[in-house]
Amino acid sequence: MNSEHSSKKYTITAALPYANGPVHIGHLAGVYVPADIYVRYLRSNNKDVAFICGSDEHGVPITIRAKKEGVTPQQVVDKYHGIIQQAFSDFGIDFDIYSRTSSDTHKATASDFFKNLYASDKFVEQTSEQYFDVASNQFLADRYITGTCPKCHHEDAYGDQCENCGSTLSPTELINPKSALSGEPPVLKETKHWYLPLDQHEAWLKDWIVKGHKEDWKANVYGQCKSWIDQGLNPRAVTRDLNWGVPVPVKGAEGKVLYVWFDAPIGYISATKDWAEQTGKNWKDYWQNENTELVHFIGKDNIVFHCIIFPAMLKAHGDYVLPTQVPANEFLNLEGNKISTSKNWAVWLHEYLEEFPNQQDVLRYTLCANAPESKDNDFTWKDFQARNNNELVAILGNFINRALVLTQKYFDNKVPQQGPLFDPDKEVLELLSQFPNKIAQSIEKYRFREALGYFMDLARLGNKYLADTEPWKVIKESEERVGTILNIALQIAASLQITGSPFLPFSMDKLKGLLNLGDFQWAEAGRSNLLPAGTQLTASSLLFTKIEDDLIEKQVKKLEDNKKANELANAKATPIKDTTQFDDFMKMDIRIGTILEAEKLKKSKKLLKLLIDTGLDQRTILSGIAEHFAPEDIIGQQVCVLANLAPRKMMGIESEGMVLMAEDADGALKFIQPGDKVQPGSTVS
Ligand code: B3M
Ligand code: ZN
Repeated sequence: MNSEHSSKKYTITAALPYANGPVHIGHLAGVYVPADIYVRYLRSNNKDVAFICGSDEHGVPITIRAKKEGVTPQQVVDKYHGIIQQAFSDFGIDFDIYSRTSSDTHKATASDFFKNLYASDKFVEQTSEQYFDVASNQFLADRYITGTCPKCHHEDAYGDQCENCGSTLSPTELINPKSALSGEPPVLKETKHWYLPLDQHEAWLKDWIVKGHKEDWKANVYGQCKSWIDQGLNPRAVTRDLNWGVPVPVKGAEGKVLYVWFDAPIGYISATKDWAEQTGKNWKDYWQNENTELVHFIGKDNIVFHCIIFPAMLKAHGDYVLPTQVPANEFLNLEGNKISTSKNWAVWLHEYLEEFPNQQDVLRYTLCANAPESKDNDFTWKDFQARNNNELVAILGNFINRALVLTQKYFDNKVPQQGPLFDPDKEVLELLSQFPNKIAQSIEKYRFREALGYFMDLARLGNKYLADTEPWKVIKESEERVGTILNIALQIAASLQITGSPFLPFSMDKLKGLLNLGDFQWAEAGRSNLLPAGTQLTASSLLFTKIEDDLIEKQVKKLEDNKKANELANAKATPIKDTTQFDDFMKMDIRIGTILEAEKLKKSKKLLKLLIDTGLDQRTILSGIAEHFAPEDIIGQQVCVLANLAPRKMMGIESEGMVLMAEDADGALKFIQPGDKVQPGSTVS
C-alpha cells in the first residue's frame, strides 16, 4: 500500500434522483441537506472527502414520463438533469460531482461490472414467466405494472415497490395486476434473465448486518434489513426486457438492459471516476481502499438496495469496500399529507426560490430542525414561518446583530480589547469551549436535528450573556468593561460562524464577511481568541428577516390551488349509464323556471327551499344546494326544472320537482341555464 492508499478517505454518496421530475423539499430534507451538512462538517475537519451524486437516468420512471410528455426518454433526462442540478446548486448542496448515468463512463463501468460478475459465475441464469402486455407487445417491468399492494392494500402500488408503505415488491405479488401501458390485465410469458443469487449471500450479509451493525446503524435502517434477512433472501433479477438502459453485455441478451437498481448504484462509482479524472485523483482510493468510509445518504425506500443488494454486488465483484453507514431518513409529509408529484402536492425547490429569493438557509434550517430522522415528519408553512421568525430572526440573527451594532456604536466597528475577566465571562467562555465538540458528536452520530439544536443553544447562550452583562448600561461606567463583553460576544459569533456553516452556508458566509473572520477549521471553534482585537468589522446588516403572514398564506393557498387544478386536469368523467329509449326520455317534462325566493332550512345543512315560477305555476322545490349557494345570490336566476317529477315530502315540506345541476370534477354544483333569458315555462328537449 502506498501512502495515499493508507490515508483515510470518505466517500459520501447521496441517492441519485430519477431525472423524471424536479426535486422538492422531501428530497432535500430526507437526503441532500443531511448529506451536505455531514460533508461540510468533514471538510471543516480537513478530511479527504468525495461527495458524489448525479441523475438516475434509466429505469421505467423515465420511460413512463417520456410517454406522458410525448417525447423521447433522452429528452426527459436532459431536461430534468439540468433542472435538478440547478436546484441542488442553488441550495448550496456542495457535491464534488453531479454526474449522470447516461454518461459514457457510466455505461462502460456498469457494463464492465456486469461482465465481471458474469465471467466469474456470480449470476444465475433463469427462464421464467413474467408479465407481458399483449396489446403493446412488451414485457412489463417494475413500474409498467400496477396493482394492489399485498401488504397495505394501497391500490396504486408498482411492480417493484409500494410507495404507500415502502415495501419492496415483485410484480407477481401484486393483487389485480394491470399494465400501465394499456390498463389491461397482463399475461404471463417466458423470458430469460440473470439473477443475483442473494440466497448465496445470506450468511455473510447476516453476519455483517445483524451481528456487525446492530449498534451503529440507525434503528429504522437496521430494522428493515433484519426483517428482509429474517424472511430469507431470494435471487433478484438484474436484467429487464426494456429498450432504455445499459444493454446487457452478453450474447443472447438482445433487447434486454440492466435493471435500473443494478446500474444506478454503480453510478456512484462511475461519477467518482469522472471526478477523479477531472481532479487528478485515483478513484480506487475512494472505493477499493480498506480505509475508506463509504456512507450512503438515502430515503427509507432505498434501504434494501443500499444495504443488501448493492453490498452483495460489491462483494461478488470482490475488490470493493462495503458501506460503513447508511443513514436513511423516513419521509417528510407536507401540511399533513404525503408529498406527491402526481397530485402536485409538493413544494418544488425552484418555485420556493421564486417566492423566497436568497432564503435558502431558512428552508435548510426548517428541514433540518424538522428532519424525519427517526419517523415520518410534517412540513407546514406555519412552522416554517415560526422557525424563521422565532428562531433564526429572534435568536441567532438577534444575537449577531446586537453584538455587531453595539461594537459599531461604542468601538467604531473594531473588535475591542479583552480586559480582566470576571465570573460571568469565565463561565461563558468555558461553556463556549464545549459547544463545538457537543455539536460534532451529534453530527458524527448522524443526529443533525440534535446538532442544530445545540448550535442554536450557543446563540441562546450569546443572547443570555449580553442580557446578563448589560453592556448598554455598563457603558456609562466603564468602556473597558464593555470592550471585554463585546469581545467575548464577538468570539461567540465567530464560533457560531464556524459551527453553523454546515447547516446555514449562505448566512454563515455572510457572517464571515461581516466579522472579517479568517479561515478556521472545526477544531478551532470554541476558542476565545478567534477574532483579534482591532479587527475591522463590516457595518452590520441583518442575517435573517421576518416573514409576514400574507406570504405564508399565499403559499398555503398556492398548494391548495395546485392540488385542485391537478385534480381537475386528471378528473375522469363518470361512466355512461345504461342505454335509455327515446320515449322514456320524452316522458320527462323539463322547463325553464325563475327562482323567486330562496331560504335556508333551519334543520338541514344541505337543503334550500326555493319558490320557482315555472311559467305555469309557482311552486316549492327543495334543492340540495345549500352548501354551494347563498340564498340571496340565486334569486332571479333561470334554471332547468324537472316539472313532472312526482312530489316528495322532505323535512315536512312537499317538494314539487327538481332543479337540474351540473356537478364539476371537484364536486362544485352549477346551475344549467339557458344561454340567453327565455320566457319561463319554455320547454327543454
Ligand atoms: N433513483 C430511487 C429514488 O429516487 C433511485 C435512487 C438511486 S440511488 C443509487 O428513490
Ligand atoms: Zn403497500
